[in-house]
Amino acid sequence: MQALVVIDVQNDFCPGGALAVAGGDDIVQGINALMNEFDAVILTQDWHPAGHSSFASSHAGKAPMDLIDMPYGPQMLWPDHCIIGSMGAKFHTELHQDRADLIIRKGYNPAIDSYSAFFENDHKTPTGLEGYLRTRGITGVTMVGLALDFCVNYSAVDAARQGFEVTVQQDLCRAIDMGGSLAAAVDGMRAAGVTLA
Ligand code: VGL
Ligand code: ZN
Repeated sequence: MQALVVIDVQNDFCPGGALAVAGGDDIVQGINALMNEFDAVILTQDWHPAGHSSFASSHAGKAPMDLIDMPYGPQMLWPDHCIIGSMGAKFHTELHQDRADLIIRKGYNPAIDSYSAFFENDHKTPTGLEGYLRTRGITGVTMVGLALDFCVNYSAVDAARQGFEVTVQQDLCRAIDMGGSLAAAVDGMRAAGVTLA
């Protein structure tokens, strides 16, 4: 059984959004078409309470893209984005969200960010997605979405480490690509055994 996992195709990651990824909206129709080829379709949704600890605005004197030390390790700070209930947190209007078997939200813990669809950024606290996939008999996952170098990357590496067969379809992803983050992500995914298609 094969699942398509669509990462964070939300307004705030598309042009005009708070943390816009260049070309983020170009991938929506291709993702919709790909949904037909899978046994299961799962969407993830970045879902932060106002004042989240990953927002630069929550830390005096800090700016977006600054790095800070959190109890769970280094954390990049971001503009306020994907605030629970906001327009920016909603899926792109053309994404076929009705096709989703499961929508998994992440980043709702105010003290910990969650790039990965599987674990919060402490790499310990599970979201529950692994159990969902296993109990549905899913052994392979294909990942697409935003952003390739952050949430897609972390999700793909965690999936591979947990023994799933993982493909990232790069033409249906877009990257933030800041300070070499894309090249590092590609190397990390390859090293983890992820297939980059
Ligand atoms: C993401 C930064 C902060 C992502 C989410 O979806 O890649 N990046 N929150
Ligand atoms: Zn976020």
